[in-house]
Amino acid sequence: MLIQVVNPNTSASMTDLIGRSARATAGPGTAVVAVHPEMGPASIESHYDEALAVPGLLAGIAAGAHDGADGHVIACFGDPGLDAARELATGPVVGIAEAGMRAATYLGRTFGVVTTLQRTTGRAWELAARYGVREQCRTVRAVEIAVLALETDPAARSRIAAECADVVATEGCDAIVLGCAGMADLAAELTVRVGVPVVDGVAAAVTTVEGLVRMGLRTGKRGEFAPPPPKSYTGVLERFGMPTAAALR
Ligand code: 5HY
Repeated sequence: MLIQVVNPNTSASMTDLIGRSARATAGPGTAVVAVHPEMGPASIESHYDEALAVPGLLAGIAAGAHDGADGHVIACFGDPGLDAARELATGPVVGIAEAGMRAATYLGRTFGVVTTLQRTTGRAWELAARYGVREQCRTVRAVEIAVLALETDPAARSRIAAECADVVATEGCDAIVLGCAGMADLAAELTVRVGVPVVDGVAAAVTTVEGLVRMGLRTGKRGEFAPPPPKSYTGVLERFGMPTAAALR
């Protein structure tokens, strides 16, 4: 089985980190390819970033589908372009926010999310509602560390650990979901330090896609997620008019 993990931002070092987490989780016989677009934002920290990350993400999904990927992971906590990617790909597409939140609901009654910037917390609440887990989600906290600073700021790890510990102490959450793909390498250590399961959405999404593919299941194509109808696009998006893998390369 081949799973494509798409980091929708253009940070190569973050794609490497995401790929390591995905490969560490993937089962025997599952190959993982981790990619990022050639075009788009270096990190996704606003609605603007998220909107402009989507064309590159979709081109990546199409190319991966063309190259034989059985399923896809969108490795950004806003689950950007999820519905469009499900229209484009035949294999299952899972976002790390949805997978992380759903995994947390198997591990207790309540969970909290710890993410990067305060301004992105609204999106997390919106997704919790969309995925039907708003009630289980007790809090969404931000550590006010920029996405790319997660790799460079020596205080980031202890700052995130302190916020996770505070979520447990003050909200009594049974589990925590890490609200950024750039935190993927922290889950195991934080689970020990904080004493509750800390979920890495990248790992949760990889195992979810693996399970769906093993069950022989793909996105339903009869209605809403049927391939997008070809039509003329103009300007820099001209090639997106023919939403086929070859055209979107
Ligand atoms: C992410 N941004 O997972 C989100 C996290 C966030 O570039 N990768 C990003 O802060 O919304």
